[in-house]
Amino acid sequence: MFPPRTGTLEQLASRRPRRDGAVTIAITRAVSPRLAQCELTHLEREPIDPTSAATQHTNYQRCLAKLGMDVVRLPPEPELPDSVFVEDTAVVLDELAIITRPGAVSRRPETAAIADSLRPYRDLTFIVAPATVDGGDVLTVGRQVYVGLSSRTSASGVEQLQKMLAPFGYHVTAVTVNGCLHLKSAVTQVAPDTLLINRNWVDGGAFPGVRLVDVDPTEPHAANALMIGEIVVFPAAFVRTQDRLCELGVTVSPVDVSELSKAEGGVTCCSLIVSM
Ligand code: CIR
Repeated sequence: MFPPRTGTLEQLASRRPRRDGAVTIAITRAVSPRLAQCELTHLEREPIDPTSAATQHTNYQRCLAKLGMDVVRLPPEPELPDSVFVEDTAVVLDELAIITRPGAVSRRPETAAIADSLRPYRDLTFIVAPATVDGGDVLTVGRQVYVGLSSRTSASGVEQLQKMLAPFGYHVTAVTVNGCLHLKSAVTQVAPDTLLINRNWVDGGAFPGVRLVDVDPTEPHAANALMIGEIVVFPAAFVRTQDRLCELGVTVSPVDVSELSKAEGGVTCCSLIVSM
């Protein structure tokens, strides 16, 4: 389906020595047929069509492949409703990968297969109980790591991240999140010096020295964008915020994630990006 840029995990892992930025891997996992039984925090439950969600997910994978990524499709986990949202299970940095302990108990079984998938590419370290961390709460901008204090990520989770990352020169800062699921529901990076933000859910003052672009007020869920190099993968539904990004000179690649968004998923949460 993605001929030139997709391979099995083993084929792609054989490229491990190329740590020159020439290959970027996107780890993904198929939509579970039980997606409608997903965890929810701030949205009302509504019917979700797993077939439509799967089509959107396939198009999302195609989009990543078109942007030059090697898309690794992990075997499905049909019994784990939220398993398509792989972002929450790990934090991948250049030097290591941290396997999280997701805040939702139902999501903890997702991490084992993700650890196996990342082992070929990175040294692994693990968040341990009682701390919890969801990858969706971790926003890395250079050596600065912002971690959302949310219903999923605990203060002790932030402390574990601080201890793990200090030796590598990362500065970890806790940021309070209100009104949404994760930090990256409220703020993501869209250009080297620019964050896209919904200030109703996170305080802009938490990001000193960074240019902030507000989502359009009619599109509160539009702050979740996935920056891949100089391109921003962005939910097609949020046309007003997309216009704001285009006015700033950001190149946007729109994808329809409307069905996945009923499960509180967005464009960052469906992949783990591994630079090689
Ligand atoms: C959950 O509540 O965990 C899932 N239904 C949605 C997770 C979305 N993850 C993300 O945005 N990083």
